[in-house]
Amino acid sequence: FKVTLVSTSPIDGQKPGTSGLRKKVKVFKQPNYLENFVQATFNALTPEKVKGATLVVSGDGRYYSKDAVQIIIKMAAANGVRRVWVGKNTLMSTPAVSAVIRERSGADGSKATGAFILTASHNPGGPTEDFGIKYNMENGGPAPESITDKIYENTKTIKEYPIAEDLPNVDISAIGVTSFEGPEGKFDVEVFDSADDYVKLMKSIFDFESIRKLLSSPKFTFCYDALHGVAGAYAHRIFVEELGAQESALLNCVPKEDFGGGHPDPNLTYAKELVARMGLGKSDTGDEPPEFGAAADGDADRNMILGKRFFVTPSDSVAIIAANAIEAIPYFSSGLKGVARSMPTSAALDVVAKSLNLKFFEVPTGWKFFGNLMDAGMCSVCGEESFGTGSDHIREKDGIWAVLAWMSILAHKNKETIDGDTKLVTVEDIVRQHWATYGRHYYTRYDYENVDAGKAKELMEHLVKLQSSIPEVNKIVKGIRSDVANVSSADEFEYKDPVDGSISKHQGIRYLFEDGSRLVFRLSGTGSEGATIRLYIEQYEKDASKIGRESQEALSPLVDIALKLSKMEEFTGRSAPTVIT
Ligand code: VG1
Ligand code: CO
Repeated sequence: FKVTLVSTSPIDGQKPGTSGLRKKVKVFKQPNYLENFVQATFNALTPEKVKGATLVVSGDGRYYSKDAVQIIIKMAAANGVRRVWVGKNTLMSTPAVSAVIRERSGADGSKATGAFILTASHNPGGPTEDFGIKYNMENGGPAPESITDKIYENTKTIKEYPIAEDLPNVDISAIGVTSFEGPEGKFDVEVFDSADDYVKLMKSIFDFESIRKLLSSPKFTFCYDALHGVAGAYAHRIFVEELGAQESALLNCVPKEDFGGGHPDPNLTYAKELVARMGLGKSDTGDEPPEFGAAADGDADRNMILGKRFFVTPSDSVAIIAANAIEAIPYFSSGLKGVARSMPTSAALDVVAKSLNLKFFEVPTGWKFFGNLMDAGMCSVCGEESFGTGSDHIREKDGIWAVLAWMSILAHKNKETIDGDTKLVTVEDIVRQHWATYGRHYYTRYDYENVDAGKAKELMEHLVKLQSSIPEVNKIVKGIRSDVANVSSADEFEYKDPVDGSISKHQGIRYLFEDGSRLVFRLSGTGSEGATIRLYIEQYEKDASKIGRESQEALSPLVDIALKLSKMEEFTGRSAPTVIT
């Protein structure tokens, strides 16, 4: 192939957000839009990560992935990359990409040093919906802010990019290696099935035999909903072939370019079919629900965990996994190096860390901050309130891992009950037992999607301004409800990375109450239109007689305060949030 130098000019708005660049497909299809971003990324890397390097390019298979992968292959070839590894049909979950970077060796011993992940995660897909791209580093984790800042700077000055225009499109539906000869030597594209590497990794972490035994018991029933995301490419292999689940346990497990027209976000609002099957919500089907249910998002790094007619909050989930990991999961049998959560995630994990005497970290939203801690051997298990849970087996959150972690805990707790005639210890039993031991963190998140960006900014500025006088804040709070604790402090969350000393400012506005309750306000960094305001509300209850309340009811005084303090309706014109999780 030949290399052509194409001249281009900067395009506005290519700043990577919480997890890469996400825009409508029609934006990505503009001339040079994808190319500029890819070249800006190549130019942000050190030369040895490009010239002669091995790169992974794949994603959740959403609409436009097949075109994008061919463009990136041609640009990689022209930039002197030696090899590109592609998942069959461009499919590779975000956790599988992380695993492939860390674990996989090519036939000639080659190792990947980075990846372009093609996904907009939980955002809908299709010609009128979202596409996205992000770069992951040699450790398998998302590029840190120092790199994403550099990428953004490069997009503002880009003048040209090289591309191998005459390179034929590679057949990405067929496994195998295609070799080309370029001006700087050989260039290979290898298509493979990443499920092999991923399954191998999962088997090295969990006791598959004990999970298999659990799944084979008539007492235990299970359902997994991939919401037509890429998790479907792994679910059959792991749950059915390896662990012996019934085929009928899998819902929406065929990956689709448009996620079947749905919103591939595993929460009580969007995972409708699963929610109905689990006997939750209004749409109860009347059949006896399974004992355990779970769902994934588009790129399979998120998870929702459900019991029979029971929802597990993600903040509780990570705390429960941490509390049981050493006993229930072989990978952790020698102990946990530490645990971490993102700032808006509830403090349920903090209580476990304290009680088990574990190192604990609170980081800004987004998985990239956990990676440094893990690389330094300071953190084993971490999670976010946004249905993200994971461990240091890779450097991304991992939806299927979380399901296997819960199955391991269930298998462990049911060692005695599985064969005998005693009752199964259920998901709900495990959660209620956890609350009884550690106390309960009532938790909810309100999302206001696609709000006018200017108004959202004004609301945030109003909340920051209020923080200058705590007595004034308390006067307002008491005027709204007299039955809540005093606000003890308020600030904007700022994080100093304990490993590299880098500082991240303006990571969310916090109001902290004397009894441990919190209100947090943030602007989303993953949307593709307007602004999304996230409001996180949390209240800690230690009194065992008060841990069984309905969550929205328990939190209603704080919700009231949050909405009035922020003047939510005044600024946004919205009387109710788009989604409550
Ligand atoms: C959201 C979540 C955050 C998560 C991020 C990426 O970000 O709040 O916790 O890490 O999505 O998840 P934001 O900036 O919109 O709040 V994924 O599964 O979309 O890659
Ligand atoms: Co995701």
